[in-house]
Amino acid sequence: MFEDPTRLLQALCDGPVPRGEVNRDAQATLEAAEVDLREEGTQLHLVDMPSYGWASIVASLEAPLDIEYFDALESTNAVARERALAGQRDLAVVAGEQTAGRGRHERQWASPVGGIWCSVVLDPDLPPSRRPLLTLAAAVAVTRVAHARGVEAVIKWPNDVLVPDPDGARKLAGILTETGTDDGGEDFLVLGIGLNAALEPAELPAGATSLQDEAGTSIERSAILTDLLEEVWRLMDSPAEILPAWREHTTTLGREVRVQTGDEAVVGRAVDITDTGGLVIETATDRVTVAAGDCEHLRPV
Ligand code: BT5
Repeated sequence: MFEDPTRLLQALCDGPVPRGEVNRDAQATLEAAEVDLREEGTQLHLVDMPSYGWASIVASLEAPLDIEYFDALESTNAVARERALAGQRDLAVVAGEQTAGRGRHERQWASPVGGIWCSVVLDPDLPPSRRPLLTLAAAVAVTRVAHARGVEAVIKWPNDVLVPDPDGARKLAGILTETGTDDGGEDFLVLGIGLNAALEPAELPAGATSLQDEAGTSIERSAILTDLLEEVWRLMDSPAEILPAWREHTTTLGREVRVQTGDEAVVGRAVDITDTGGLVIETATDRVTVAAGDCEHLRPV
């Protein structure tokens, strides 16, 4: 008996399912997610489903994450935070578009239909000092997904994903991490990932680019998102893999940078990353480690 809508959907993707094995509530959940089903004799058939939404995501996702999908939200991070405070974990909140997407320091994040806007609620299974690594993991995951589509993305510390360009670099994705403690005293981590997927440059702010534009082909958001979530999940499980992968993909190390942290700016050569994700900078007079900040590469990526 298929009582779990996700399992029912996955079975229907492989072929018709005997109606006698279908729980009515599970069927109703699929119909509410606009999955088009047809009852024929003793069989239930899958006819169609929206190309991007809860159904298309859970149909192929191979990571143990629950999915909540909304056509439009102010910010997936805000909803993810509410869920986290209520004790939920291992959940991805996904929106077709965001009406008030946020960057760091309350900057605006343009989030029209066509992008991947998603926030993953996780149990930060590392000591607090090492949790910044989990943010780096999200940048690694995005970069790997871009590479798999032939887009040579790179990471700028801490977690901007850019596509190099002789005139500078264009921003493909950004990550906004939030942490907190729920009502039961358990810590949580919200990894907010914004990836410009199936978007035209004209739909994005100046200096931004999209997977579709860089790859020169049309982009299927569901497949990208499921690859991304699976990659995030894998890296969470193997934190030792995160820093080596981040080093491999970053263009910040070895470069002259200016890092703004609050009112202070540190200018020098970025020489290393610590095992807690801090950037080590050699200035004219000193060696300084910055834990967080806005980093500018003083010469193009
Ligand atoms: C970031 O901030 O790069 C983090 C962005 C995180 C967005 C995700 S989407 C899902 C989740 N829900 C949310 O509400 N947020 C997260 P920051 O480093 O502060 O960069 C922000 C700057 O990037 C802006 O000031 C613009 O210059 C630029 N920008 C805005 N929208 C962009 C876009 N779609 N693509 C590239 N650049 C953009």
